[in-house]
Amino acid sequence: MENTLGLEIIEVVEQAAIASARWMGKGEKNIADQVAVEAMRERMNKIYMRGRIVIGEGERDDAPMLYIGEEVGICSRPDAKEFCNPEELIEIDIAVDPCEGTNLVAYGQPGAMSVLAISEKGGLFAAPDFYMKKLAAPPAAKGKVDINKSATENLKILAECLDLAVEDLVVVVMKRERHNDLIKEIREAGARVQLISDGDVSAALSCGFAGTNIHCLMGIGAAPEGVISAAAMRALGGHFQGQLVYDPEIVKTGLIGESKEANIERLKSMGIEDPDKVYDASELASGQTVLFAACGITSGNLIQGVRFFKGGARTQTLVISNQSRTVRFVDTIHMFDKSPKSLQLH
Ligand code: VTB
Repeated sequence: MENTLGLEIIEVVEQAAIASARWMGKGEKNIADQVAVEAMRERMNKIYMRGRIVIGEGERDDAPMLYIGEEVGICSRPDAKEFCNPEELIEIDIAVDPCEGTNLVAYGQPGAMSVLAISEKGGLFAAPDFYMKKLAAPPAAKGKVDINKSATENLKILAECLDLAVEDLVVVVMKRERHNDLIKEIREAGARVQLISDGDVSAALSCGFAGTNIHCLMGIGAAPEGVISAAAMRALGGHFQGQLVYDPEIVKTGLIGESKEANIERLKSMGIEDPDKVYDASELASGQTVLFAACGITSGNLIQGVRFFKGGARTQTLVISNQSRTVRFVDTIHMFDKSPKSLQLH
């Protein structure tokens, strides 16, 4: 899968990132997202594969493109028989977030990325559009920290695993009211909190790499992006655990229905009998093959954002494969045919 799709998926996230980056700093988060979706879908549909979106822009009714269940790739076309050989057909599941951190792009803030994860059919958990309590940590702490333990306990374990003092640890937490107690606890334990406004996929990824000065991600973000983070951490060998959050009272965003009970029913109808189950990375991204790609839209701790120049743009993409056990940072210069002025907003 990696050999066939490796380069293609790099281009998919690059195209989405470039499209979105044109809207950086314009205060238009919906457009920054929409252009990324369009560019990602267009490039994806040129790949010789039969892909199915398992995590995407939402249910079919609310999302016209890259909706959950949409089939993508040349071999999904109705006339596919003419040019796709069923014997060599790659059937894959895809999780996408063409613009992770739409606000970050709109307000020119760091850490926005275009991301996707792929696996063979059935290899990625089709997370409901709920929230997820997340814990991400470096490979050295894999299986040692535990989402069921308190933040204080986890910080002690993490410090031991990394041979650092708790005082040296930097924990990323999204700035939300729901995290007030967590932030207080982390600071009381002696560690440092790096607050971010959005973009916890980038934060989870940063935990996987030494030298980012980010040692842990704690808190509640969106569930679908949790699966994408898990895929990256699975391929990388880092720690990731997630637990669905289905109680509207906990998040108070008004985005996950009206009652806890109704949400539990919804989960049941999706085949999730134990709504409190803690999933680890190998359950959220259980496929034999897991490939992950992220292209920076705005620069973050780990990867640089899109930089435009006269006649082109430069991008940086991170590609992680559990198959070849590689992490690649791909630096690409894109040469545009059109004059620089046509690069401006359209
Ligand atoms: C976003 C986003 C994150 O979670 O905030 C979201 O920035 C959900 O949280 O990167 P809110 O509804 O409280 O904003 C993520 O999308 C991903 O987990």
